[in-house]
Amino acid sequence: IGATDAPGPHLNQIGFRPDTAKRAILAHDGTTPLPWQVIDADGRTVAEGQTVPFGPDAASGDMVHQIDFSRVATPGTYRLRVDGRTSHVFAIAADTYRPLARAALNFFYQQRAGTPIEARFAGGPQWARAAGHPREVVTCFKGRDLAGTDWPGCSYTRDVTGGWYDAGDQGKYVVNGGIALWTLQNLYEVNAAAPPFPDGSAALPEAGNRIDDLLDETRWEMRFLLAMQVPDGQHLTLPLGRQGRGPLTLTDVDAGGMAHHKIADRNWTKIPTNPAEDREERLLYPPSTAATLNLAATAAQCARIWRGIDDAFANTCLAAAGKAYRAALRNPDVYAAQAFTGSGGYGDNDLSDELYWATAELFATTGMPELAEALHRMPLHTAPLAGEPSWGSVAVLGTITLATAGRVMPEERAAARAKLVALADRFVVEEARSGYHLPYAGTAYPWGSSSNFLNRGMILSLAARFTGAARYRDAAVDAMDYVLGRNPLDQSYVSGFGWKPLRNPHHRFWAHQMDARMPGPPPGVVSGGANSLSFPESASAALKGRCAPQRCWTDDIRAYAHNEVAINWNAPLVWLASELSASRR
Ligand code: 9MR
Repeated sequence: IGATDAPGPHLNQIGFRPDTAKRAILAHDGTTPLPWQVIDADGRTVAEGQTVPFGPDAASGDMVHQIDFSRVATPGTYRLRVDGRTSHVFAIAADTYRPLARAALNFFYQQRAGTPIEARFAGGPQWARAAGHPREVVTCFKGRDLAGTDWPGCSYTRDVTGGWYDAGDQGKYVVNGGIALWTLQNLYEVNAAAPPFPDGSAALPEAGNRIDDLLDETRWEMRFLLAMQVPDGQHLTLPLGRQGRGPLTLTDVDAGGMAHHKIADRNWTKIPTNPAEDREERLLYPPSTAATLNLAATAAQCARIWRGIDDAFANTCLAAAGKAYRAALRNPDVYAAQAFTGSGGYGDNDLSDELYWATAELFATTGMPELAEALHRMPLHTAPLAGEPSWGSVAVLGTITLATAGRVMPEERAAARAKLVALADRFVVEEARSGYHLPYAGTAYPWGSSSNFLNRGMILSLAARFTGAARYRDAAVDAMDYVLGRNPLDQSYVSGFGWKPLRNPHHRFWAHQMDARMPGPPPGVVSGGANSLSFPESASAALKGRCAPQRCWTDDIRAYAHNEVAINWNAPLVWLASELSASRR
C-alpha cells in the first residue's frame, strides 16, 4: 500500500476500541460518494463502503466526506484507503485508551511544585528536575497595582508549598486549581467501586502507600488549596466592584476563611525558566469570593471521598469547607483583583454558579436540609444547564455531584441526571451540523478549546452511564477523536500520542524548542488547541482573520493562547481516557 503525500483521511491517531464508533473524515471537493476500504495487516479488505458527502463545513473550512467503519470490531492493525489515499496504520484494541489515561495523569506529577521530580516517576531523566519553590512561605502583595490601588499587605505569612503549577507558567491559582481538582476527585468518586488508579498503578512517589494513586495526586493539590485559606479573624483590604479592576477597595473586612485568589510571581518569568531557578518574588494576591467557593466545593468533595480512608484528613477538609462557605456568604461579591502583572487573571463577573456548585457539594457531603433549601431557591437549580464546564462556569459540576454522589435523595438525583442527559442531547444534535461529525458545531473556538471537547466528552459519558444508550458513548468518542487527530490539521493535540503529536507547548520547563538543553513535553499533555478568538502574540498573529476556526492553531512555544497546557485541560483528558478505558457494553 503506497501512502501518498496528500493528506489522508483524518482519524483518531491512537485508534479505536472494538465496541465504539469508528469514523474518519476526508477533505475532498467532489460531491459524489467515493469508495473506501479498511485493509488489515495482511492487506485484505475487511470492510468497504461509500463516503457520505457532507459539503462545505465552516468549522474546518473544508468540503468533507464522512466515513463510518464502526462495524470493524476485530482487534488488529489496519489502514483506511479512500480516493487513492491511504491512512497511517491504526489499531483496534480493547486497551486503546489505557496508556493515554496513565500518561495524562502523570502530567499532574510533573506539574508538582515544592518537590523534586524524579526520573523514575517522570518517564526518563530528561524530565527530572530539582524541586521548584521548595519552601514557599509567602505574604500578601503590598504596594500599588497597575490601576493605582494601594494594597496594605497582610500581617501573616502562609506556607503554600506544594500544589500543581497551573500551566506553562508557575503560578498557582485557586480558581483553576478548583475545577482541575474537582475533575480528578470526581473521577475517583464516580468509579469508587472499580477505581481507575488503585494503589501501585501509577508512577508516583506515593505508590505503595495503601492509598489509591489518584487520591495521592488529588491530595497534593487539596493540601495546597487548604493552605490558601485566610486565617481566622484576619481583617483585610478587599477589592470592590465588578472585575475587581479597582481603584475602589473595602478596608478592614473580616476575611477569615476566604481563600487567596492566587500565589504567583510578581513579574512574568521568561521562557525557559526551570522552576527551581525562578528568582522572581512570589506573593499572595487578595482573596476573592470565587476562590473561596472553589475551596468550599473541593474541600466538601474531599471530605466525602476521604471518609473511611483517612478520617482526620476528611475532617480537616470538612472544617475548611464550612469555614470557606460561611466566609463566601459573608463576602459574596468580592471579584478577583485584576490589575497585576506576572500571572493570569481568572477573573469572573458572575459568581452565582460558584455558589451553586459549593452549595451542592456541601449538601451532598452533609445532607443538611438548610443547604437543600438554599439550592432549591437558586434559579440555576431549575434552569437548563448552560453548557460544558469551564473554570468560570461551574454550576454543572454541582449538578454532576447531585447526579452521582453523596447523600442525595432519589428525586434530586433523577432531576440532576435528567438535566445532564438534556445537555448531552444538545451535544449529540450538534453532530449532525458538524462536517467532522463532532459534538461541537459552533464556529467560535475559545482559548483552550480542546478542553471544551473533553468536557463535552465527560458529560456525554455520564449520559451514557445514566441511560445505557450507545449514542452518547459514541459521541464521547467523537470528542476524543477530534483531540487525537480527527481534525483538518491532522493534529493529535496530545504529546506522545499519534503520528503527528503536540511537540512544542508553551511551557517554561518543556521548552526544547527554545533551548536544546530543555526537554520537550512528556507524553500525555494536551494543548489548549484551536483558538479562533484571540491572537495576542507574534507567533499566531499571521493566522488572525485567515484561519477557519479549527485551523487557528500553531505548534509553537510562543503561542500561549493556542498552545499552552493547563491543569484544567489535562484533568478532563484523564477523566475521559479513563472512562473510555472501561468496558461498559
Ligand atoms: O484558560 C484561561 C482562558 O480561559 C482565558 O481566556 C485566558 C486569558 O485570561 O487565560 C487562560 O488561563 C491561563 C491563566 O490565566 C494563566 N496560566 C495559564 C492559563 C492557560 O493559558
